Amino acid sequence: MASERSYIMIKPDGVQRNLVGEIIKRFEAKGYKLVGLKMLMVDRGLAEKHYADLSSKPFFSALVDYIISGPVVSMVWEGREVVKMGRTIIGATKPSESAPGTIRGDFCIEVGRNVIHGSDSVESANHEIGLWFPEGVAEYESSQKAWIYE
Ligand code: 3AN
Repeated sequence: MASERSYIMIKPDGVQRNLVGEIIKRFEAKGYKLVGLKMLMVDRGLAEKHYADLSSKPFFSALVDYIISGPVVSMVWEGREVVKMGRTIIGATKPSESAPGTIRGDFCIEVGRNVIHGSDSVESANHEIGLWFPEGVAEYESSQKAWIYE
């Protein structure tokens, strides 16, 4: 019932701007369960695989350079409709279109520095989790479950 998972990544600008705690707080407070968490420097190959569907875009090489420019925080969050709700919490791709109250709406002004990534479908979430967490994630029963779900 609550097993959907999304791949959420705080990009290098979010890490440099000390937004890690703020972002984790928003997902935790909503009721989502953290099952994967690590900080890493991304190599070019992984960044290119992650953004493969954008490879024909004019901003592709700048995007890859940005993602590998400093450490990212890679996460897997679990819970009901976390993919769709994660996108709502994050806000629209363009900061000028993301509503106040969303992460991008509150913390950024530039599409090429938009702080955070979130999977856009359950299918791409499963693909991205496999790509970023080949070692697997933490499988555990949360004691909060009974207080979050009916
Ligand atoms: P989202 O991250 O909201 O799923 P995508 O998948 O369309 O959006 O874009 C992936 C990333 O590519 C964005 N988060 C942003 O960093 C970058 N990007 C998207 N559109 C542009 C653009 N017009 N110029 C520069 N970077 C862009």
